[in-house]
Amino acid sequence: MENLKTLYTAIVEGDAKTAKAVAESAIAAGVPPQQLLNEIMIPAMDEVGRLFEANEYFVPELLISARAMKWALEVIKPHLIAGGAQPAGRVAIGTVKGDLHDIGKNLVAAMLEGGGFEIIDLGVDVGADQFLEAYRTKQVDIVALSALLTTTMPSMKQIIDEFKAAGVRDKVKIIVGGAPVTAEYAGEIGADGYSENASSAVTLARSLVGAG
Ligand code: B1M
Repeated sequence: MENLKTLYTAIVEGDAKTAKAVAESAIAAGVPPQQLLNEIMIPAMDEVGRLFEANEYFVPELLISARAMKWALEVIKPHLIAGGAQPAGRVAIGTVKGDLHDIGKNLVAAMLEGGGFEIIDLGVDVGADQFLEAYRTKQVDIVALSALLTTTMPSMKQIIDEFKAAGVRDKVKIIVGGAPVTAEYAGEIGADGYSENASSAVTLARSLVGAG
């Protein structure tokens, strides 16, 4: 457990090398990846957010902590992906226009992949045109939208509205998530579903394509 505290501190302090090394040794010692994620890594990023709100951290500190989180995530990702799931469908995922946060989106993508989905990751700052293009050219079953800022949540509505305007809204499922997003907001903007975290996104996506 002492070692796991080191992982927490390494992420909060932005020490990517230590974060990676501790994650590797924890996995080698048999610590479940979900435990590392939910009890150590996500709480560490929450602490980074708290320090930012308290004006103790600024954007550069957020960036180096995010890098440490990413390095540790790279270590645990293959272990999170359970494997063996039946192919369930194709998902185009992205963080919406104006938003550059991608850690949660990457986690959702990794878990969906583990849940049997083929992933088309459109990256960050993705607008309606790119999601529509992916839908048209890649035959996606689900469009997955992530937003971390209250100011970028309206981009989700714009994307759904563009799918309606293009006459294809009923041909594809659209799911939304991210820290400020709620089930109520998802309903208001006409999404097919909302999930609070990466694991429940898999359950939601599988149920939407009838692979539940
Ligand atoms: Co920013 N940031 N940030 N940031 N950042 C937040 C989000 C903030 C809450 C910090 C704070 O004030 N406490 C705040 C938003 C306030 C608000 O709008 N409500 C904030 C702000 C204000 C900003 C800037 C505006 C700061 C500035 O420049 N003044 C700026 C905006 C830039 C932009 O996007 N245009 C900014 C920039 C950044 C960095 C680039 C420096 C960096 C991101 C680096 C990166 O992602 N590559 C960063 C970071 C690291 C954070 C915090 C500290 C951590 C985010 C994170 O990675 N969490 C964050 C505070 C916090 O969250 N505690 C903060 C860990 C991750 C695993 O969780 O992303 O929530 P999360 O994903 C979860 C769920 O939300 C869900 O599943 C995931 C796993 O369980 N989920 C989905 C996510 N997407 C989903 C999609 C789904 C389903 C579930 O279906 C499709």
